[in-house]
Amino acid sequence: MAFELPPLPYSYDALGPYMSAETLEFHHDKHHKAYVDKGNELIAGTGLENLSLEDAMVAAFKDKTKAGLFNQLGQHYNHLHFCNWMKQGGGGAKIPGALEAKIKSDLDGFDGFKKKFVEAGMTQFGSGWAWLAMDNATGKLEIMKTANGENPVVYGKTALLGVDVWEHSYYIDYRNARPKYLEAFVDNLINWEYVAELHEKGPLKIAA
Ligand code: MN3
Repeated sequence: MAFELPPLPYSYDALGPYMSAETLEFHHDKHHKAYVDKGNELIAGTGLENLSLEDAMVAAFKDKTKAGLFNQLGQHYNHLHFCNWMKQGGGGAKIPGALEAKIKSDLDGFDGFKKKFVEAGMTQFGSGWAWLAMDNATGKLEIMKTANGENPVVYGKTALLGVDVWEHSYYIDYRNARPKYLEAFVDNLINWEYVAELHEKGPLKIAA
């Protein structure tokens, strides 16, 4: 079963002025597409072809001979969610009730979340992601950062929200000002309803 690139859930210009149509077009049509195409090419003949994306991604992460495949599958997973983690008119502290209570108890509320999340994105040296993740054993929320295509899932956690800090995600709109991009993401783009949906689903189960 080949991996596929779904269309963006909104128009290219839906996230302006915080993320331009040019950024979204390149990010979705070029970068994400390349991860899908390369992932399909590299997974052929590995024995992982019939697994779910999540299971194949974790299996490839654990097998260091499959690092090239992992990079593509990790980035496919991350980008599938990334476009849904944003919406027009999103961001800010308008968080659905149950998730808001959890953010209050585990991260000192929206302000605590924002401070730690932006800081994680700023201090991820080079390419990678900053995350709001849930520990699968305790259900506790935490802020993480990972390099390149890695994500909380490969560390036994559930990804609730992630922001792409590869330069391709912000350089057209913000040049080198990564902090401004992160602030705009938190204040104007986060689709909290989708984050709450993932939180309600609970821990992501991996077969391996
Ligand atoms: Mn990207």
